Parts: sequence; C-alpha cells; structure tokens
Amino acid sequence: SPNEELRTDIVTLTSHIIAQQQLSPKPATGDLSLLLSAIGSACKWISNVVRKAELLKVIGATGVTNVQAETVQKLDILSNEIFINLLKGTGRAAVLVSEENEEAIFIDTPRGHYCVVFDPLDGSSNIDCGVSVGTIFGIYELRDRSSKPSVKDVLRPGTEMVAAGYCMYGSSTIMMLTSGQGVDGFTLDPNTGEFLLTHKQVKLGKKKIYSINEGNAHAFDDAVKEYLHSVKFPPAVNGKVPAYSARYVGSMVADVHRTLLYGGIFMYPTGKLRILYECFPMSFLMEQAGGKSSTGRIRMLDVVPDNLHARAGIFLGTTEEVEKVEALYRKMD
Ligand code: AHM
Ligand code: MG
Repeated sequence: SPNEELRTDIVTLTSHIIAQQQLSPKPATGDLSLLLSAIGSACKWISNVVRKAELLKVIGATGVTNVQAETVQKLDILSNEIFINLLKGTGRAAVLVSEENEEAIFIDTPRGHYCVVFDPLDGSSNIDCGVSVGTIFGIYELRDRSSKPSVKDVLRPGTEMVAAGYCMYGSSTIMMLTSGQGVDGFTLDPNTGEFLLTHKQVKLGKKKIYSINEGNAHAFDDAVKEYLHSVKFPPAVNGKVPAYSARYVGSMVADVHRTLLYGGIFMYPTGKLRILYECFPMSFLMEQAGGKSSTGRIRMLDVVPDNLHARAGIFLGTTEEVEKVEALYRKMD
C-alpha cells in the first residue's frame, strides 16, 4: 500500500537525547538533554544562514538588491551569537567558551551546572567557494556545583567531557553526537525541520585514506615525514602497490566526517587546531566510533589545556594508522 512508503518509526534528535539520558547510569535531571537540544536548534539556524549566505550578498535579507555586500554580517560572528543566545536561553549553562571570544563567558543562573566549549563555524575561510563548514562543540559538567564557576572548569582533560559533537553544513546538514555511549548521526530533514537519526552507532570505516595539508611539510617532524612516505610508497603485495588515497578538504569537520565514515587518518601535526573546542570533541567522537586520537606522543584526550585557546598537533582515525604514527614518534624520540 502507498502508506508503506511513509515511515512513522522516526527517531528525532530530541527523542534520541531523552532516551539516552534515561539509559545513563546517573539519574537524569534533563539538564544535558536541554543543552543538547538547544545545540540542535542553534545548528538548524546556522545551517539556514550558511545556506542563504551567497544569496544574501546579492539580494539582502529583505529581498532587495544589496549593493553593499559588506553590510552582511560575517557568518562566523552571526553563528557565534546564535549559539550563545540559544545556550543562554536554556538556563543550564554556566560557562561558555567560543573560538570567537577571547575570554570565557560566565552566566549567573541557578540551574547552570554545565560548560559548553565550541567553534560556531569552523572552516569559514572556505565558505566563499561553497565548501562544507561546521560547528564543533563539547560539554563539561561543573566540577563542583557549590563553588563559583571559573576557567578551571574547562581547563581539564578531554576524558572529562560528558558529551561532544559536530554539525556539518555540507550537501546535507548532519549532526554527529556522542555522550559516551557510541556515536549517532542525524540528518536535518528540510521539510520538517527535524534532525532524524540516520547513522545509528557509527563505527569507523576501513578505507586507506590519509588527510593532511602537505604544503606544511617543511615543518613536519621526521615521524610524520616517514609516515607519509610509508603510505605513498608501500611495498607491493602480489605485484600490486596498496597505495593510500589522499583527501584534504581543509575544513576540519568535513575531513573528520569523512574519516569517521570511510576510515583512514586525519592529521594536523603543526599545532594549528585548538585543543578545547576542536581537538577534544573530535577525539571523543573518534574514540567512541572505535578509533584513536593522539598528539603523536600521548592520547589527545589526556592533554590538559593550559589556556582556553591552546593548540596541539593532532592525528586521528583508525587505531591501526594512529598507532603507526605513534610508533614513529617513539622511534624518533
Ligand atoms: P579556523 O578555525 O580559522 O576556521 O581554522 C581551522 C581550520 C580547520 O577547519 C582545518 O582543519 C584547518 O583550519 C585547515 O588549515 P589549513 O588551511 O592550514 O590546511
Ligand atoms: Mg576553528
């Protein structure tokens, strides 16, 4: 019957979050669910502005030709405001750390027991040519509810994050999320405006792909140079050379998303990426999908950032590939 094509067993982001909180060993207060669903809403708004960006430059928000393209607010600033406002609105966040703000934002609210760290629009330098961009976020619980929140509540190892994820504004808008019970993915349905569960319990793919900005090779450690050589010139097996494929978008969310789904390794060894809101959330997801993430020397999630915007070199992907890099670092040290 025609009705068979219309499925009704839909799982939305909100229903999934609530179900997961009920499974969690800690008694659920609903606070984390509220935060995650506010993040879902923020990402829908950002998706909407990202998709309109090119048109807005020409026709303006009012539909009238906009001759002064400069009057269109920069997308990363706009995304930041959307994120901050929706998180504030939950009354559950006490500390916010954004890539766009030098200082942490403290919110004085009686039920604010969480800290959210985020990059509202990562890869925004790519936006003018239509390449995928994304939002990255991580959540900590305050260490101690009775004392005043401080930056110490976020200058903690990534192992203490309670949830993390990203939303990619690509050919479709996709949110990948973990709260320590695996990784699930949701695709924004433009017709209903809902994020629907489309990637249940994602496990890392097995393709042989390496992803790095090789233009920086002059600054790579010998361990990285040797690893790159090994993936490009592997010994022939039965007369066939099992060379890897190279893929690099230059947008962390897109490069990590591909690594999650297809496999391989993503590397940014020279310490451009920020620990708190870029490296940690992606590392949490990678581990939850069965992979690894490392600085080359130690597990990324064990790092303790010494300031809000501290950076680190990062290698993430399948256990096999990340361990090859770590072995080369051990050999070098
Ligand atoms: P941004 O936060 O200024 O957007 O920079 C972060 C981006 C990442 O998305 C990406 O992995 C990296 O910078 C790419 O850097 P490069 O252009 O040097 O390869
Ligand atoms: Mg960024």
